[in-house]
Amino acid sequence: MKKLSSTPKKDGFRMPGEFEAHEGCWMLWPERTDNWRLGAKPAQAAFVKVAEAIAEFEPVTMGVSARQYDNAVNHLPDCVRVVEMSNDDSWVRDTGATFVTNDDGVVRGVDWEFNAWGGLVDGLYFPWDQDDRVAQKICGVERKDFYKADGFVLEGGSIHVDGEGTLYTTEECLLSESRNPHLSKQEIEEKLGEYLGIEKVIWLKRGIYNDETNGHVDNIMCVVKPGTIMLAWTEDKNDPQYEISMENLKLLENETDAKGRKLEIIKMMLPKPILISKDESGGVDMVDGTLPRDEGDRLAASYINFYIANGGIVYPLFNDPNDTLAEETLRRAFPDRKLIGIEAREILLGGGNIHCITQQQPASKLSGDGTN
Ligand code: KQY
Repeated sequence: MKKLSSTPKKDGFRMPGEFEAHEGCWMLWPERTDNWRLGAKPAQAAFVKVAEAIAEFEPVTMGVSARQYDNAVNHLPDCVRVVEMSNDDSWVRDTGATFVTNDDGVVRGVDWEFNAWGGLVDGLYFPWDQDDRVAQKICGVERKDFYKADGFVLEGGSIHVDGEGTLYTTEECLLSESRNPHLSKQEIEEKLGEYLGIEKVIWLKRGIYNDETNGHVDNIMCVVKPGTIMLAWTEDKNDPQYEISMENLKLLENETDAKGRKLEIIKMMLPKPILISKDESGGVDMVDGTLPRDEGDRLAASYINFYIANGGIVYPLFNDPNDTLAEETLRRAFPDRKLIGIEAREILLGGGNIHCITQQQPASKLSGDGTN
């Protein structure tokens, strides 16, 4: 496994859509008590359910710190591979490698710079040095050569691609002063083109209301298939989310993707606003420098934050009347995939959801030297 000095685009690699075939899925075990309540035990139980569900469709690997190794092994089913891996928290969508493939089915990793969603400007914790090493470690375990996007800050949850040249992101995140303030919008597009084989970037404005990631795109929209996207929606005009979703809808209705297609947009209703309860807030350690979990704060709940597995969809449930509607919407959008809903409030309390705690590794074909 070696660090490559070229770029994916120069070498003929592109990031495939999540809906394309996977080799497997990576996750990281939650444990930090200043983010997860009650010693992270309820979150760990939810992560086990997500891992079990995904393992119905594809192999799952869980990265776990040395401290938690035995506990994770004892809670996870045998089919989940457990690998010791230091980390600062469990958001492998953002800290793991973004994988790219070429026409021969060779898979390589991209290792972005990670700064805990905003570094010293508005990052969520300090330090984040172990998180920043996760992508390279995953590539090592998987024997994948990798590209290092030195000096370019990016989280996997801030992008979605259609695998055919289009990337979707939000201005709120990628143009934030806490990511790459030294780069212009055009220079950021060029980086995305070089590292992901992208020809066109579609910029949404803002993500889900009060999303602590500076509006990651993976919480507000996703790509169902090239030309079809799903957008988080509310009909409640008094909700600040209404204006955000409406702004993005108008923008997307007037866009075409890299292949010149007009976009089909499926609306996914949001659950009712979900607030942190007193008990939930009280169960989280209060540590200076870490985002506090205050009673009454609104969480960035969205059904869009689901994982597309081989033949399946693993999606969040919020014990909300719209859980059923979410299932119906997903069934219409993905008629050939089995749907598994997971009670996800404990994941949401940590600031993200199922998509944020998973990272797909695309399917590969063995290359001549056996390292693909
Ligand atoms: O949404 C994500 N991709 C990550 C959420 C991170 C929250 C950290 N507390």
